[in-house]
Amino acid sequence: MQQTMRWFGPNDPVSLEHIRQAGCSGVVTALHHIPVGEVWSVEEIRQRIATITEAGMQWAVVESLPVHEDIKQQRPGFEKYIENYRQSLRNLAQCGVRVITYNFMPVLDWMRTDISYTMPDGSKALYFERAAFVAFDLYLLQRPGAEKDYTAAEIAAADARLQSMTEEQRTTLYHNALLGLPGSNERFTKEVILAALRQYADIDAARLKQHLFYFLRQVVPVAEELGLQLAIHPDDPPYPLLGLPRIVSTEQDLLEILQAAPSPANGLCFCTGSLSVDRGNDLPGIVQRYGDNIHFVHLRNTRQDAAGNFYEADHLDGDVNMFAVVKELVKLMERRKVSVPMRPDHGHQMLDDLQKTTYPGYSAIGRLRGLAELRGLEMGIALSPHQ
Ligand code: DNO
Repeated sequence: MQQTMRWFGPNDPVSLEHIRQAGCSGVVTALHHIPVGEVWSVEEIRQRIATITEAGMQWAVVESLPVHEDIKQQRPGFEKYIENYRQSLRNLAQCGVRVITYNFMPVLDWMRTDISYTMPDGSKALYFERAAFVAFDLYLLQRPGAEKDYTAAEIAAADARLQSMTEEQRTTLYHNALLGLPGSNERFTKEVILAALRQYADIDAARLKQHLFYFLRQVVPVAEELGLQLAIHPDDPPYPLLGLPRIVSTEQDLLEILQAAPSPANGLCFCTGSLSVDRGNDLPGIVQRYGDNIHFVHLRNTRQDAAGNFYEADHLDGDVNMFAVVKELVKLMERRKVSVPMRPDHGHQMLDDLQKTTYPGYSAIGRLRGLAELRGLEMGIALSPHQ
């Protein structure tokens, strides 16, 4: 796999030099400063390419070219944002950037309740605690009608969890849950979230899927003609949150997405961390069945308990059988004769990074550890005569 790391741009405390020293030839980045929905101009794209090339690497993958909320909701005038999206694709193609990641999660992106969960070895991980999340929804966000989404037992657990928290812990939970989008330091406010949730009152999963399929039919032919590879990122975690539908969570969802606009350009970002939280997802099987359309790989592990709490485990530890996954990826690359870009998704905050402020999940050393382990695993598998 082509080794890459995510870089949030010139404001990222992790430098391009560090990413290169970690062993990467490619960088995964986005023009985070351009507001969602606006066209990425050739000039802006070229400037970013120049910065990355100067550091001795290549802009391997866009993550993300975000989809405007109006497209997800099909609000009046949304076609203009689809045209802008197509224009950004044309501009990226003109500059030679070929793999484009995006997601179709309404309003939110990933969700965690704790961004510095202490592991037994003292490093810090991202954590999703179900009772804390329910407590956030019911009592901190105070989403109207939220109680209908939970069982009596879940509500009781959330009550108890809230009571166990100090005022300060409640504020931290509130901030973590409203953390906003990766690459941004802005948090959503309660009012903004509640207003956004209201806009989804009439949009259920079936309707949101139709909106996604419509979007795909508008952009995939353009991407195909330009020789681009689109890669949709799964929902993280892979189930509805705050009453919002989520439609990129299961193998069946992936299949329907690929069938909605069949094309080599209509592809997947295979994110093991996100998909693994739905235990029904057979990760090596997904690679076997949909490998032709996997254009980008996020390798991350999770460990989940019976109550649905999960933390991000070390890359080779946790519920994902990383050996089995990488073995399938090696086979698929041999078959397709390509090197698919991969990044170690997230990493624990550890060593000197414990003193630093980085984007949650994106400190340097934990990712470097993950990348090194994954690189070794891949090489061991690829060179083994018994695979
Ligand atoms: C989290 C990331 C996601 C991902 C987007 C892609 O760390 O994996 O936020 O970038 O969902 O659009």
